[in-house]
Order: sequence, then structure tokens, then C-alpha cells
Amino acid sequence: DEVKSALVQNAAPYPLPEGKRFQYGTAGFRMKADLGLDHVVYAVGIVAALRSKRRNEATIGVMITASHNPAEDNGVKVVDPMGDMLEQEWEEYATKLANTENALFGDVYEKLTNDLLVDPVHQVHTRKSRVVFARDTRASGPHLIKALKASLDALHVEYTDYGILTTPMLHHMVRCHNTKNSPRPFGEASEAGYYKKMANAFKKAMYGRKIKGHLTVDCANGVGGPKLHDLLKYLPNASNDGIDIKVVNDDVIKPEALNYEVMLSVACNNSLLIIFQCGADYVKTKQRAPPSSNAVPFERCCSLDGDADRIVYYFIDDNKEFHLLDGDRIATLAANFIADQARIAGIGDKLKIGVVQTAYANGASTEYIQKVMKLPVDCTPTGVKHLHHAAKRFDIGVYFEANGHGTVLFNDNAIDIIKSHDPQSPGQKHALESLDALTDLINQAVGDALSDMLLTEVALAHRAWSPQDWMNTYIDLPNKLVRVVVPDRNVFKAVDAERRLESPAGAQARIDHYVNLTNRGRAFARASGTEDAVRVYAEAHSARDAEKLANQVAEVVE
Ligand code: 16G
Ligand code: ZN
Repeated sequence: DEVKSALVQNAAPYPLPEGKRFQYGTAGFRMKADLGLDHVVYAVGIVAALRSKRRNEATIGVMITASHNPAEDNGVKVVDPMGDMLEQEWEEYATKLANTENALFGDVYEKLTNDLLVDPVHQVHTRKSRVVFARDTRASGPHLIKALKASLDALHVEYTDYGILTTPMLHHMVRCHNTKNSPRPFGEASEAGYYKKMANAFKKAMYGRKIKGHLTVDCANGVGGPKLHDLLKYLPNASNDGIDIKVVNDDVIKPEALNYEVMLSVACNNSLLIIFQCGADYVKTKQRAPPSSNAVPFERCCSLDGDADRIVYYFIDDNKEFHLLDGDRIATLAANFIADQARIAGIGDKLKIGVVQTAYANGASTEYIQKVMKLPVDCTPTGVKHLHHAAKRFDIGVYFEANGHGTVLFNDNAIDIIKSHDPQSPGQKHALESLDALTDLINQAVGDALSDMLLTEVALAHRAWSPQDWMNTYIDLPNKLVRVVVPDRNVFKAVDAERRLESPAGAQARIDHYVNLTNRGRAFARASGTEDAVRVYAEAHSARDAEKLANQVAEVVE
């Protein structure tokens, strides 16, 4: 029919490249932008349209970004109605469509429609599809958006183009659209709505407290830069009992500077361009500040990644030594603060508060949460969707990956208790109001660097903590990460939240052997979900032992 032939026709400029196989991975599709990603994006438009129908005309999101990856890369992922990641079962349909030749788009669409939507509840022909989308600052973005619109147009989808947004802002928009008429509307589905919600919540959550000194934010020359500048217009500034933020690496005019900083060095009449990396991924993996950083000792610094869904904090001490406050630290700070406020508010015993981590979480953080904070910890495989899902099992679930991806989820029970509890004292009232403000300040759709940054600032202000005080809560175990290139990473099958290898046979026994010989040793190996490699993590009581253990495990894997 008409739709089928339009699907084939509109795809013409976006052929399936020969000899390539695309796969919807942990973070959607991601690759060099000019190697056929436009074909993939066209296919993703079809997935989003089908998904919207399947979910009773709910609004589905499509985000074009490759996060911390190089400027020539790009990627695409689908956002489900509540702002979470596409349901896992559907990744397979996305993979199928992405590998479909143009001539067959009509037929595959028809088949998926019949397979997924024919029951009376999901009558395809009577339902509209709604999609909203955005992109980061990459140069390939506009072309990919064109490909997306081409398939959405073929399917008569109702859509909104949000232009350039951070990934978490797009997730926010999706959830706003789908909760408009619900008892708990998420907010106004606009940029201004997003900033206002966050700024108001920040003011309430601060409760008149002051933040000492200023915060330097490295925006990785990505979309977080302009969006942070916009957000600052809504936040009270330093002279107004607010927040003093210094924005660096906020150049999005040169898209090739994404995740990099370019410095001009002039020496002996020669000028030289020096290029360094920056952003959350660099800071976390290299364990050092971006080279251009001129922060003074004990000044708070943080880095976002290229699409502003990850954040890590850091500072240097008076010996210029670097100290990283990563996702584990943000999780412990946030959980500690929230659990404390709940206790002060008199609702601590009514709420089940817990923390979700992955195997990469430093063992010292896990022990601190369990033994000192006395909160339960869950461990899941790597990838936001797994942590997000697990966090829903708590009334208040705090989840962070060590790399800085994370947020806090409040379920209906928690929100009801926070909103309806009758305070018995001014102290209880303050704590309840702070908690209520946190439910708005925190982007519960998905981990959001800007929102997590404000949450961190609020928690530090309430405790009157310097970054050193925050660092002093526990001591990280020395650890080492190694990337091992193997002939076929698919033979590495991990179980038990990726903490153990089920195959190849015998590998785990050999890893256990080395771990048992190491003081406070812990190690695991897992196939990467985003690169053709196996990753090894090891920790131990000393840096030397951690390194030794990592190398031993790497040898097992090789
Ligand atoms: C993806 C995941 C991230 C995870 C990383 C692990 C999302 C949105 N992103 O970037 O959470 O930490 O993959 O990469 O889920 P790896 O499998 O290569 O170690
Ligand atoms: Zn990212």
C-alpha cells in the first residue's frame, strides 16, 4: 500500500552499506557517522513509530549522539515512554530493521506490524505514532535528522524536533509528554520548563544554605556547555545566595573540539596547537584533570561527557595531587544525604532506601554503604538500563556506575509518604521539604549530569563539606583497569552481574586462584558491550598488587 511504497522511496538516499552488520548495543547504535549510520537512523524512525503504536500512541524519543566518542562518530538510541531506555526485547527489532535493505523496508515493516500490533488492543491502522527527537552538537547531526524525518514522514508520524539537547533533556521531554494528564505530571515539555523545574527545586532544596567557593565545570566542548549557560540564567547566582559556576570547555562552534581541548602554545617565535582530551570519560579513565585546568588546591571541579549524561568531580590538594570523586562517591554522598533527611523527617523507617552498583564499583564504597551507612547494595551488569531497573525495587533507589552515569528513583510510595507525612517539628518540616524538592531536582527519567551536579552541590552545602571532607568518608582500594584485545570476545560469557566468567571453561578457576593469593583482592573480566575487547578490573590493598592481579587476569583472558 501507500505507506509501504513511501517507506521504500524515502529510503533512497540512505542505502544499506555492503558488508556491514549493525547491532543495537548497550547505548543504541554507535559508529563512524559516514559509514551508513544514516541508513540505521532511517530504520530507527520506523522502530520508534512502531513502538509508539504498541504503547498506545505514547510519545517515543529518538536521540542522536555518540556521547564521549570522537567527533566523527555518531549514534542513535530510542527512549521509551517513561524516559527510560528502549525495552530490551525491542533491541532485536531495531537490529533487524537496521540491517534491512531499502527495497525490503515495506515488507519488514508489514511483518513487524503483523507480529507486534495485530491484536485488537494494538490496532495499527487506527493509531497514530508520536515521536520527539533531538541531537547533540556533532556536525553529522543535521544529516542524520534528515534521514530520521524521512522515515517518520513515510509513516505519517506526528513529531517534534527539539533541535540540540543533552541526552537527559530529551529523556525529560519524553516523560513530560507521556505524563501530561497523569496524577504525577513530570513537567513542561520545553527547554524553559526543564530549567525552571530544576532551578526552583534547587532553591528549595538548598533551604538558604550557602555553598562555599566556586565550582568549575568542564563541559567537554559538548552540548552540556550551552545548556549549562542557559540553566545558569534561571539559577540564583553567587551574589544572590546561589551558586558560583565557572564554565570551561564550552566551545561548540568547532564541532571537532568535542571531548578535546585545543591550546595554543607560543614558544621561541613558534606557535603550536596542542590537543588534549577533556570531559568525564578522560578524567575518569586517565585519573587526571583536563590539562588546561588551572584550578587551585581544594577547589571543586567537575567534568561532563559529550552529551551531558555523565559527571565526575575532582580536586587537587596542596601537593597538586589529583583526587577523583567518581560515580561511587556521588552515589554514597547522595544516598547518605537522602537517608539522613528521611531520618530527620521521621520517615526513615517507612522507606526502603538502597544503592545499585556494578562490579566496577570500588569495594571500599560497597563496604562503606553496607557497614557504615547500613543500606542494602544491589549489583547489576554494566549499562544504565540494568541499574535503572534494579533501582525500581527500592522506595528510593540510588544508582550510579563508577564512570558517572546515574540518578535516584523515588517510587510512588516514597512520594506519597514525603508529600503526606505530618511534620512534628520545624526540623521535620525542613527535611520533608528538602526531600520533596529533591524529587524534582533529580532527573528521575535518566542520569543527568546537570541535575546530578546540582544534587551534589546541595548535599555538600547541607553538610558544609569541602571536597576533601567528602573524600575522607572512606578510602578507595587501589585498582587497575586493563583492556585486552582478543580474537573473539563473544566466547567470554559472564554471570553473577558480570562478576564471574562461565565460559571459556576453566578461566574463572584460574582467576579465583590469583584473587585468593592477593590481599583484599577482587577481579573480574567481561566482554565490552561497546568495543571489540575484553575489560579486566582488579583491586587490592596496594596499587602494586592491583596491577599485578590485573595483569594475571589479563593473561588468563588472552
Ligand atoms: C555504555 C553504557 C554505559 C556503560 C558503558 C560500558 C548506557 C547509556 N551507556 O556506554 O552505561 O558504562 O556502555 O561500556 O547504558 P563497555 O561495555 O564497553 O565497558
Ligand atoms: Zn554520555
